[in-house]
Amino acid sequence: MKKILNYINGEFKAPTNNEWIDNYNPSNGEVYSLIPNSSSDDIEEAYKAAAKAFPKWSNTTLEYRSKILSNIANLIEENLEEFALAEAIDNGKPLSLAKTIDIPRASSNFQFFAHAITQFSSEAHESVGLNAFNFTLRTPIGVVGCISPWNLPLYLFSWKIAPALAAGNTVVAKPSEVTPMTAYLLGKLCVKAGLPNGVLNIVHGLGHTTGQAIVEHEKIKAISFTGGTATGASIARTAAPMFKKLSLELGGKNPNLIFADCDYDKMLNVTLKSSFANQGQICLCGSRIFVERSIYYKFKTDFIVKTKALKVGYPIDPDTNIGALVSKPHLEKVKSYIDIAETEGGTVLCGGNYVTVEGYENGYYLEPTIIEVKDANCRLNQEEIFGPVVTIMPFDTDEEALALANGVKYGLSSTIWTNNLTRSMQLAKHLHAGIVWINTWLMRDLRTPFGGVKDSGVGREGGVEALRFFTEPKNICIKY
Ligand code: TXE
Repeated sequence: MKKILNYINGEFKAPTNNEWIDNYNPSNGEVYSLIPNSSSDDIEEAYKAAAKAFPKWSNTTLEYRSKILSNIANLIEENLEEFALAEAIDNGKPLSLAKTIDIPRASSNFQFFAHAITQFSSEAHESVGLNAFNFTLRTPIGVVGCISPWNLPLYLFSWKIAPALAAGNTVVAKPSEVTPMTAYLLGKLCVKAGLPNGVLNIVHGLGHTTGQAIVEHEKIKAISFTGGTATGASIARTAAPMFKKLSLELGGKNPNLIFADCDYDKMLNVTLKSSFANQGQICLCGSRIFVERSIYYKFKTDFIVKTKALKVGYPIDPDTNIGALVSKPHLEKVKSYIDIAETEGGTVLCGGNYVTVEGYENGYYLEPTIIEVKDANCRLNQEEIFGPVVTIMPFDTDEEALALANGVKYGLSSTIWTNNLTRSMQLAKHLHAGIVWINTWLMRDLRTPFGGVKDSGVGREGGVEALRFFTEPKNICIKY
């Protein structure tokens, strides 16, 4: 059985306790590799390697750092096929998606921050009339921790690591234990790219042990985390008394507001994606769909037809639209929400069942599911399901649409479909969300801030925000 190894101080190693965790292939339900069940000893070793590498790495020229990150980006691109296949097998997502979105974006993350760091600048403030001058010195924090989830494995792992390294930090990183493979492969590329030993350390293992050891480590001064809201809260509880810098990108229950005056065909096609892309396992998916009543029936009818036409299948098949969900426990969690639809006052309009894919009968497949709800406060409409399940509901006025959109504890992203500029701007301003898309979805410019409000997290990453997060600003005041 293939063993994934930790990448510590430039070397690939078994965990010190020699304990291993099964890694499942979601498309057939079989264990296909083993990953280290790392303990705090491995985290300590990774920390020591990172701490040793920090003085030199943080003093390298920006050109040097930029070149190494660019090398990593280029190597990911050169190995696109291998990485995309590994991601599809590990996660269950369609290979076509891994090839066109996940892996190219992982490469772009490194390429973007390779350039961004060369343009990063800080402020200067003249204290007029006082003969004093201030400038802000931004220095790297030291050893930082990056913890990422399973839904967009390399995409989100690199989204954290690239700015952390670009800013001059050294890193102890943990990918999700559910999807460790591409992070492991990334370690190999880092060696080829010439990343000095100890600058990036990738330790595999469970959240409550390996992940917790990173968060608890008193000398790891900043944590960038993406994952579930409950985990984020637990990390915040551990980190707060140690005054760590925290960036928490958590769950979402994003509204998709559809008005009668929208470009209907474009809206319908994009809504299909925002509902079911990556099996609905994207924190930005529009899982609550609200439609202006005058087009509600038409939308409902057309949306059901399009959803039924999506092919659930083996992730590697080129015509698969919806692959396998990431794990058996997650599949069961998502299905349990569908099962409570009736008691919650919902009606399953289409989907709702497990799918048996020929040749892969033990895989974790589920039909894309639309549930019509009457009460916006029902659990289906309030809790993050994080699967190929959306709720739909009509509304009558802009005020009602806004209240429905904001009526959840989350506030990550929102989508508005309308050709009325005034309406879109008024809604955009008042929506509880870190990101508002108008007449589009998941269009990401890497320079823009990314993150949420309310239970969707604290802090922003992306562009200059990420470089700010991964540096400490120091005011230097000179009197002359
Ligand atoms: O995520 P976890 P889970 C949501 C989604 C999903 C739910 C739970 O609703 O159903 O969260 O998913 C590590 N200290 N999202 O349980 O546990 C863990 O090992 C330090 C939304 O799979 O949050 C993994 O590397 N680390 C989300 C990472 O945290 C800990 C994407 C995320 O796992 C830890 C994924 C601890 N105590 C799930 N416990 C999004 N925002 O995109 C776990 N981890």
